[in-house]
Amino acid sequence: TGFHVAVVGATGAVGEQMLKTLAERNFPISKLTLLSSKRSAGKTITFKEEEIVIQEATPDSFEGVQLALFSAGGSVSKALAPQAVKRGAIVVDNTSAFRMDAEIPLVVPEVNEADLQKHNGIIANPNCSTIQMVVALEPIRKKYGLKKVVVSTYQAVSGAGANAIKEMKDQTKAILAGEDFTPEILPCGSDKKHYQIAFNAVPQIDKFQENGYTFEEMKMINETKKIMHLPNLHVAATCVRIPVETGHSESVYFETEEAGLTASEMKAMLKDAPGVVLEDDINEQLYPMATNCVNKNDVFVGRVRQDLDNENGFHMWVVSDNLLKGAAWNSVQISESLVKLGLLK
Ligand code: 11C
Repeated sequence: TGFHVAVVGATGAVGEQMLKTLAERNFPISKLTLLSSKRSAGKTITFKEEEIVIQEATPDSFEGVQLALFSAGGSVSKALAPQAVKRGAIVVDNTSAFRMDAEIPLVVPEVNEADLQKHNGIIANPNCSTIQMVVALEPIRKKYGLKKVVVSTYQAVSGAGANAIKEMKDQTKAILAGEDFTPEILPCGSDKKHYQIAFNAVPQIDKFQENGYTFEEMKMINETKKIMHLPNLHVAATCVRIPVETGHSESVYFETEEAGLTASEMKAMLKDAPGVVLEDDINEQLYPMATNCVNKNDVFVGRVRQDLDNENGFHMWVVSDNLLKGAAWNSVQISESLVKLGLLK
């Protein structure tokens, strides 16, 4: 018993975590179809002791598929997600292809699970840096109201894919060995110039938009408003790539509607919030760090403190595994919600 599930982009950094998460969660699967580009077709992947041959993704690959998890880039999703829906599948899409489409729910189960009810076949999984931030902000919005958010990110290279991880490691080795190297991927594969990521901090993730923000920054801004149903929320973002393999970190400043709250009240509330693990004890030097969050599904929050000048203002540090809650786990969690709500048939 279970569902016929397809994973598109099975060999990528996220695809790999997707399969691991499906297995760990024991998601009900009767048949698993693994799809990829022509380049990886023919390779095999072992899933729960079964060897599965990867096939090239074509429209007909989705015949009989009930749930398709896409993570192979926006152009693949644009071309094939509608084809999968046409053949009866529900698509959970991990790319930016459909996120801002008004007809398509953009879902983080801890925040807006109910939006799944309105789906028309495709459900969008938000950007990794957005997901972890809204999980931490939602309980605050619910209890105290939210007026303004200013975030600066410290993002891991795995967000840019397996090749970017390799580039960071190769560069690090080259620099330590005193050898020459040529940056080829980061900060953004499709942009004109490439810069060193090893031993560096690069204030560009994805391409620049006409308004001076990068696309990653605009994703954080627009997706946050959509997921939280707060079109008028003030949001600003600065997204920075740092030489960490996995685990995005964020410094988040926010202002609540309600005044007069204390940091201890904020912490007490975050401690019980769904999907959040509060790690905040400065006497014990306890705060979230990327290295401790890898391979975990939760969003870790610490360094919660009140602003010194604005009594409605607070600061916090938010860390999560960008490949798990930021991608694979959120997609599988959406799939579990679809089953729970009786939407996957
Ligand atoms: C990064 N946030 O860390 C990006 C990766 O829109 O799903 C995720 C891109 C996306 O580079």
